[in-house]
Amino acid sequence: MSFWTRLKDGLGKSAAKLSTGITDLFTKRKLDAAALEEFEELLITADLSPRLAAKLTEKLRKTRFDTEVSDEEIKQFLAGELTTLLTPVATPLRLEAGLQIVLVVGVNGNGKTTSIGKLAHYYAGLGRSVGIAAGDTFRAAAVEQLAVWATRAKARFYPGDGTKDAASVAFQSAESAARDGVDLLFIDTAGRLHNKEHLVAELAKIRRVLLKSIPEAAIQTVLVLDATTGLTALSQVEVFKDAAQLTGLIVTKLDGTAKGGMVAALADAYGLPVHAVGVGEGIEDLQPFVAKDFAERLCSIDAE
Ligand SMILES: Nc1nc2c(ncn2[C@@H]2O[C@H](COP(=O)(O)OP(=O)(O)O)[C@@H](O)[C@H]2O)c(=O)[nH]1
Ligand SMILES: [Mg+2]
Repeated sequence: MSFWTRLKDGLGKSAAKLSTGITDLFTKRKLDAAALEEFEELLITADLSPRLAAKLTEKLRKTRFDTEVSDEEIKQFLAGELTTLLTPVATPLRLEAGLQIVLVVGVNGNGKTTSIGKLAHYYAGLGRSVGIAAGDTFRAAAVEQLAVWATRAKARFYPGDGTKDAASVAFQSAESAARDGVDLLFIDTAGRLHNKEHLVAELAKIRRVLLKSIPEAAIQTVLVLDATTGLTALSQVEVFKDAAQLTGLIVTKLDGTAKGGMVAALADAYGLPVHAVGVGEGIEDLQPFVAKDFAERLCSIDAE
């Protein structure tokens, strides 16, 4: 199955919600105040945030108020606006010369470990030397789960020395990776959100020890978010934005959720790069984020 097909299937539920909604609203209808209000509500139900929904509705009002509109025109309008919004955030991970470290953070269950496995596989496939470090020292099975992914992705694996100290695992793995000539080192972390102070302190400590041997510019911190949580993900960004210097996002589980619109809400609220999106549990089910494809799929426009 091609990525396009997976994304198309994956966003199917989100797209169905928006496009049936639009068709119900705008089959040859005058764009009056009531229609605009219903449009705005529809966007909110599709997990575009109230703020983004208001902006898009205002734009539509300005350009088309009191004219006859069709559902196709509305879908084209929306896809165009979302493409414009998403294009600047659709950027891959930075890959410069020398060791690049990617600290992967996020709430437990969001898909950190799985995404690391998929990313490692992706970059190894591009001929990069990839390493994976087991910085989630709290979950008993975390190290083994990561080891399995490293083997599948043909990545070097840095399990740490069995201590519970994530910062020392991070430090040791960075030193080993530099020695091994690794281009890209992914460091898994624990995501115990119930203890925010602890989380903030731990992530800060990991950064601090990494900075002893690695320049600031070579460290990226990527937050993994679960699309099925919809707008709740925005509050997770708030927490981790304070805890870590976030440089980008990965959004997982876009398959089988009707909440794909949350990616647009995220872009509108934070403008953080979206490096990749997850559309399944398999090793190939994580791919670069392509703004236009995503926007058009979300609005059920066939661009093939
Ligand atoms: N359907 C689907 N499941 C995913 C995706 N990404 C991760 N998962 C699943 O989510 C669960 C938690 O993932 P895991 O990587 O262990 O999360 P972590 O606790 O953040 O490390 C696992 O069962 C994964 O297979 C995705 O893009 N789509
Ligand atoms: Mg994990």
